[in-house]
Amino acid sequence: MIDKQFDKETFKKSVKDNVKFLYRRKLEEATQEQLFQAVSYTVKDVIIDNWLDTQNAYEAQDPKIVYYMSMEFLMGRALGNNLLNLGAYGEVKEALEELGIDINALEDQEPDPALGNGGLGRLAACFLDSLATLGYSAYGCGIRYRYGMFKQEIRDGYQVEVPDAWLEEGYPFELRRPEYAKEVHFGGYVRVEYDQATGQNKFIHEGYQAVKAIPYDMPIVGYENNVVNTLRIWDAAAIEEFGFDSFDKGDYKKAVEQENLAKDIVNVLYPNDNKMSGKELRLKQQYFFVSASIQAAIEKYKKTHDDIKKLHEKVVFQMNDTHPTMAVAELMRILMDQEGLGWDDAWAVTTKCVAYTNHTIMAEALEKWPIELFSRLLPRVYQIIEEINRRFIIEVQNRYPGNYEKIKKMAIIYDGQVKMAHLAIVAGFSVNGVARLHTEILKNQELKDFYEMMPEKFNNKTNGITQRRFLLHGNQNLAAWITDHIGPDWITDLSQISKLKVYADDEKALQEFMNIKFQNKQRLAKYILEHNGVEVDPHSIFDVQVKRLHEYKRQLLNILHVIYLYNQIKLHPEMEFYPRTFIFGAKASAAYERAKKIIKLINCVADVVNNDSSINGKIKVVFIENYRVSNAEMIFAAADVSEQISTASKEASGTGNMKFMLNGAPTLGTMDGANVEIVEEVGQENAFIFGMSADQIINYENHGGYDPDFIYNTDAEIRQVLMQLINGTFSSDTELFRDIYDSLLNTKNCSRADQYFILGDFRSYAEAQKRVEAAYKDEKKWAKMALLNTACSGKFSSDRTIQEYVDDIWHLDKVTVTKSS
Ligand code: 26W
Repeated sequence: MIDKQFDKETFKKSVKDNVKFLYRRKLEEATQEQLFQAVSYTVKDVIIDNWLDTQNAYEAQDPKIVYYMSMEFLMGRALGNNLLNLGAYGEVKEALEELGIDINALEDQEPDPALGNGGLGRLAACFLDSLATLGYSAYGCGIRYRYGMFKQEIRDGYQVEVPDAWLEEGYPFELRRPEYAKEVHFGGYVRVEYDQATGQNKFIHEGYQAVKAIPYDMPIVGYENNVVNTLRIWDAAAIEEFGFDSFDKGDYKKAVEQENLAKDIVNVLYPNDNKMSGKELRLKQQYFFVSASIQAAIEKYKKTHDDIKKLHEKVVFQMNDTHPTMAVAELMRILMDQEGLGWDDAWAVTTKCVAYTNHTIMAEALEKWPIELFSRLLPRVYQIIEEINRRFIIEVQNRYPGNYEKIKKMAIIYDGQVKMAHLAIVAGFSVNGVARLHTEILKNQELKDFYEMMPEKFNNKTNGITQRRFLLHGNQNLAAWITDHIGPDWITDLSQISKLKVYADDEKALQEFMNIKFQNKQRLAKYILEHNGVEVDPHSIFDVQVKRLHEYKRQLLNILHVIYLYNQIKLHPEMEFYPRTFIFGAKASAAYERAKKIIKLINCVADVVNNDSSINGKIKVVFIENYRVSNAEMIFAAADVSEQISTASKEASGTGNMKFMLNGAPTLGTMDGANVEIVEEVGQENAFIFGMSADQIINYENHGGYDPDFIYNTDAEIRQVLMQLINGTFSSDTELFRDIYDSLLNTKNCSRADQYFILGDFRSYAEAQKRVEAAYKDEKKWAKMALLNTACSGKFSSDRTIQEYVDDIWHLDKVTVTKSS
């Protein structure tokens, strides 16, 4: 589809006009930033036509809508992606060239909208892409944080967090929609009033503080299908006229308070990945966007439907983890207090409208809020949760008479806390995990009691990723090569990529495939030289671990193994060793001290290893600063080896693993999360699997018996590596890495020695790394393995995942959009 508005001449004229209108400049005088804005506005113009057409089609066909409720949307840059999905990238690239503008430089001008931490936020972004591409009516609902994920700078080897002011220059792809503003209420109290007419109690919320929620819409462009869906993120503002209570007129202090409350709510994304912070502000953020989104959804429904009891026929709310779980109580509140339904009717509707996805089993991530805080901030919502809990406990008692253990384990409110996961499960009609293994662990371990009581709710939806961003855009050479060989259908149907399998023994094809990988490695090497000042050899094995920094993801295992290899090379200089570049990229949560220390350790090891001329450059270690969606696209394309080495049972799914596979990098990993399914697709022989199984780990956790000290005492090479953490090898300050050392052993400072089984899996990991080296040395064997990884990645498209959500949970109707002009 080549739209006529992307006729080159029209496009060029429009860019020139925009530069003139926006900046009073001629094209030649414009800065790169101004060019980026001007081009983006031109593109947005075209998008808006499709957006309107989509809205018209939806109005005519009245499809069921999914509202994907998420605290995080890790979108990444929009310009290039939008052009590709519009089918206009090629034309626009040429048009820009004719104007003397390099499209890559222009794309680099865009700030990376990073309204998310990691896996969960990026998954939400991939889902929106797939929903639009498949033609389903969907809204993303979230928060317009003024500061997204912090920028990471590395100073003296330490992570330093720098604010990400992504909105500073104005973001061209968003649209402010003040006409859809909503009010959200915090604090106050609930007054009960008996209503003579109905014979019912009325619950009146008074004395609250109000905040205005103003939506900003971002277009989500489907792939060459004219569909444009909406990501709706909410900004907060004070209610202008202090008019909600005439008493407040002119109350300056109150006005300032409102202003501050509003500013605070949307100020910043919490940079926690897998750790509950328990902060009041976080709870406010949750309720703020949940309330505004649900109000908007109901208002939209009521415009064209009059029976609120049939809401579930047209509306479904998917809760991305427990963060938006008060949606349950908020929907109940609106249905009862505003729409006038009784409890039973409201409950019947609510429990057909909400569904819950679990993304982690890490205990510290489970959201539990103190009653005191919850009830003070959200008195009416809390009241409703109390009632849900009361009724649920009766059900549990009926089902398990006299079994008080069950109540203790399953109650929504217990020990002075509101347990959000329990609320989500009790109210949701669907509970899903994000990879087969993860769902099994939920059913058999974490949520066992709930599974036993309501097995019909539980289902699995293995995650996926969008091949359009992570191959078509991120690896344009490989994308073109694939299309040359099997046609373009893989772009919207990734199962087609299996057609590449016929080239697995075709020497010419393998050569071309690896040449493209080499070019991508050169591109990354250039980036590393420019950003890190480290020279790396693109002929070396690019062994990559990029993801959030967390102990369970075991970046520590990786770097300890690097130290071990370094020792080996020093001890046996004659030993055969294939040059290897270990590439890391990771942000640590700002308050996670040990994670930040691990970053420092990686950089200290890099300093020593990279500058030791006696090892002849056989090992290089690189820590890429500020890992984010935009450089991720380049990193996946350039990787030879994909490190997916989490402690088995801890990584719910992983999605980076799928991006590496798609780009032809075999997995070096544990049988964890979606790795299990990756191996199933590509075959044991095309992956490097090591380590204890989830069952073994869980068994140790439940029954004890794991002893890292025994390994330390009996394995001299491992002991040497650990000693080097505290003997000055990597830092003259011998105390610097003491905490890391202590965390691995039964020292007086450590309660759970080596919680993540690093020593337990070390030998197995080292042995798998040897297999990697041997395989890589055999060029043909490696090429085949790499190509087969790409060819077998079909299952891991988010298009497949979304279709499963649609078929099993959401039951949406497919819509076609035709262009009006
Ligand atoms: C309340 C603090 C908090 C913040 C974020 C708790 C939990 C989270 C997320 C659930 C963490 C997360 O991103 N989980 C990841 O979700 C991905 C998408 O399903 C999975 O692929 C990853 O395995 C999982 O770690």
